[in-house]
Amino acid sequence: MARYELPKVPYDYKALEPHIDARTMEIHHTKHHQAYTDKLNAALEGCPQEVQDRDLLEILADIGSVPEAKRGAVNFNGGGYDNHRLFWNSMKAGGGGEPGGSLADAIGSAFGGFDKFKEEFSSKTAVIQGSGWGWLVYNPSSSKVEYRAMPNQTSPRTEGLVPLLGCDVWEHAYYLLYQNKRPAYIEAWWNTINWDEVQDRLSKA
Ligand code: MN3
Repeated sequence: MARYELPKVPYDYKALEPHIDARTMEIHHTKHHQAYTDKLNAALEGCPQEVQDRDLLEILADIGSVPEAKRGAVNFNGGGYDNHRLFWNSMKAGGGGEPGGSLADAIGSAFGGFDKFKEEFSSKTAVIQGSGWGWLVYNPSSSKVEYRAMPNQTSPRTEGLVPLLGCDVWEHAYYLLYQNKRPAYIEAWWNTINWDEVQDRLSKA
């Protein structure tokens, strides 16, 4: 029983060019995101019914409730499923610039301004060892936004955090166009951000 289907990308694969190329988008979505989706379904099939009946976001926020034999697979593939869904929707053609409203205020108070936030996010994400994601998250316990580097596909939700904006720094996200130049990819990625979507996530957090 396949519960989850590959989420759609809400624009053409070429929409983010020249920052992210169409071929990378196509492979990333149809191969990598599809694989996380398929493997999430397979992992959930091996879980008790009460786990299968929960929404994925609830499962990630309570990953300890997944039986140990399946926990790693659900963490990895469930995180991969959700992270990429967030990723596609936080980019758009003609994106970039700076946020406004309560998101700008939250970033300002947490990081000392948008430029400082961008610099910290970029520099910390550039040096994530191996594969992972850099995240702007909302922390409900402090009511503030924070930066988090997360390994592999582990979702910030597993730490009780609300993911607002994530940058995928697995090599599959940038290698065709940028090869080993991860910082150049991150710099270009800022030009794709859909800040209205990120603001919407904060407003709902
Ligand atoms: Mn990826």
